[in-house]
Amino acid sequence: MSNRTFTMIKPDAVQNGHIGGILDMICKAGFRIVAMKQTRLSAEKAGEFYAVHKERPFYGELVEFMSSGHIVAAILEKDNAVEDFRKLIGATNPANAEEGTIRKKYAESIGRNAVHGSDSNENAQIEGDFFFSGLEKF
Ligand code: DAT
Ligand code: MG
Repeated sequence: MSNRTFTMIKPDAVQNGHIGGILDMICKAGFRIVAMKQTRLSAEKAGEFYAVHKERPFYGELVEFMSSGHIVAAILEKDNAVEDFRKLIGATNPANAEEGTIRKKYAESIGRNAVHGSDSNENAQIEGDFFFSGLEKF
């Protein structure tokens, strides 16, 4: 499934009213929305989603933030989706994000950085499966 990636609009961006602006940038960049839902992660679920970062010093802060409000989860489709979407979102730290990227426009800080984007095809599959059943992913 190399033509798909997974994204979340994070609690900061949802809270600040940027769902529409971010989806507009995603669609204008040529991604098709395969599946999408607004939901809220418990601390336990957020911890599970970010388990790969368990040993990092920011893990507790990350889990607390990601469970602090609603998120929008989506599966996106486009040729070269994973790499192209990472380019569209920009650097993890918005101070380093390029002009024209989602994080440059909407991120508040390295922790509150507006959007998630999968970093590999394998993780895109795993992360999409975390939120969506087979019937929701056509
Ligand atoms: P990315 O979201 O760009 O893939 P990542 O996978 O390295 O970045 O980290 C996951 C999230 O964890 C990131 O979006 C925000 C948070 N994070 C990363 N580094 C951080 C740091 N130094 N301080 C606070 N939060 C951090
Ligand atoms: Mg990452």
